[in-house]
Amino acid sequence: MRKKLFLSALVVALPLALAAILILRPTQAKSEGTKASPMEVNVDNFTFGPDTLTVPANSKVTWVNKDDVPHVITSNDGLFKSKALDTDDTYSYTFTKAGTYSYYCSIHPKMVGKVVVQ
Ligand SMILES: [Cu+2]
Repeated sequence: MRKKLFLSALVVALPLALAAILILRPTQAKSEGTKASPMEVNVDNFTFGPDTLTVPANSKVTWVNKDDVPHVITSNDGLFKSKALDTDDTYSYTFTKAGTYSYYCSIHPKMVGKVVVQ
């Protein structure tokens, strides 16, 4: 009788444990994915969105050109400069040191943005 009870407890507990593992796993993978995913600046309608992006140090920032005209991401102090980005082209730069990094589009200098690294 006791053995039967133990077995039925096992039958209940085992799928529960498996379910817990299956439920917890994607959550873990998700949070890791968020951490590794790059920070994006959308270049759309001649504006950078967001125009000020705040990120922790060692963040890889990716600009994505959503416009149908080319843009060039150029840092004010010459730290980085992209090639001409066509539609859906991307440019990435990894910011290692804290500070405020201003940039503009060298084709359309009125387009300005900032990356604040904390
Ligand atoms: Cu531009």
